[in-house]
Amino acid sequence: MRFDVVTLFGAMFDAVSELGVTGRAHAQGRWALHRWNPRDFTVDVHRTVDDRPYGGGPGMVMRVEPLEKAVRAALEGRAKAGLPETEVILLSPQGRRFDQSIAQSMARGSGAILVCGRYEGIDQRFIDRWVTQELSLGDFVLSGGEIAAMAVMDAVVRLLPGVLNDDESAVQDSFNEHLSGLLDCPHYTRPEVYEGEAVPEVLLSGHHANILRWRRRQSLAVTLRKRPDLIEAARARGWLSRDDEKFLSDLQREDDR
Ligand code: 9D3
Repeated sequence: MRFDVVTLFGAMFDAVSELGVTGRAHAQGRWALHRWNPRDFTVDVHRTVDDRPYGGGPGMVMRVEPLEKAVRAALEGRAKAGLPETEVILLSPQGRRFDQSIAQSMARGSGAILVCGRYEGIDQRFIDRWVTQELSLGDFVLSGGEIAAMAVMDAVVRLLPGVLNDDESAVQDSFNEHLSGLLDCPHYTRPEVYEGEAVPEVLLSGHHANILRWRRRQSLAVTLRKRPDLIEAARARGWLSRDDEKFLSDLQREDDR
């Protein structure tokens, strides 16, 4: 897997290439990161990557030419490495909302070119000519695309074979099939009692079947309360058992009282 990121702030990506699960996988050669700075493709003395918007208004707009040259360099680098043609993804508030199913499909590919905007926006002609996909993290305002690009890389890289060790893989996340797309149950570790607050007794019982049932029910209860949409989605996929449905309807009845 190879990511090429077009960014004015390449140093930000040290976070994914050097730290944590993604940093370890990077050191193991399971994925590569190439950074392309549009500023390095400018030709004027001031190395200008932005300019004032036609039509007026606040802020600056990223110029086409340095971005285009950076993307061309990334495409050429990937071709020379023998990689197939790839999506050019712009991280953008206008994009499709990134989710786990997009991460899963990206994890089956060879990577992508991720373009990060700064300033008020990017000249539309760059987007029209080069961008094949736009992704957003959701409805809030970031200062640029970099943190979104890192979120995408992190979500994809951790899905690659061999990236998570057995322990980490055993940690079932909120959107996989094992948890039926439900939120995770609460977790506890030592001490057994903290300032008078005890760990739920069932977890100390050593009774594996009871523990599994308790965790499943905790997941169902917390998901129903915080993300009822995920209960609906799990039901639609046939991921809820008769036991699950019975437990949920008992919860509803408790709530109605
Ligand atoms: C306040 C500026 N906005 C005017 C209404 C436009 C705007 C421009 C540039 C808003 C955000 C940005 C920078 N954001 C991103 O590049 C970005 C982003 C985001 O802000 N939120 C969620 N996902 C993403 S992906 C890229």
